[in-house]
Amino acid sequence: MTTLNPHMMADKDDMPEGGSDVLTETKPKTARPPLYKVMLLNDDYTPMEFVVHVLERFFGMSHAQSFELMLTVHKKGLAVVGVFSFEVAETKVAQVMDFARRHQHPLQCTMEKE
Ligand code: TYC
Repeated sequence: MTTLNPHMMADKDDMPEGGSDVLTETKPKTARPPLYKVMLLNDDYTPMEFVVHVLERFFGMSHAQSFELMLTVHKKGLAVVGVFSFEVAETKVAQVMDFARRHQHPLQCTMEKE
């Protein structure tokens, strides 16, 4: 729309297009909560069977899935074992770390924003 303002100045629709106007268009946005990767780290001492048990117990994986992912961690040094909300990721990390500590294994579990 083009109108003259009360001071008889041309409004910006009549100004040369310098391309420097601040963009004020909005788009509807639905904010999604951030997600966190939970990772298991390899070490030289935690028994393979213990790691498999951890994956079954805390991440709901089948024995076959757990064994495969344990081997990935063993070979690559680390792997993402799940992606969760902050609260769930924090709980998984605490559960794994506590379980490992109680069994005197050095297994490390960490989380990182995706
Ligand atoms: N590297 C360990 C071993 O050879 C097995 C292992 C796998 C440890 C995965 C930790 O997150 C881990 N016994």
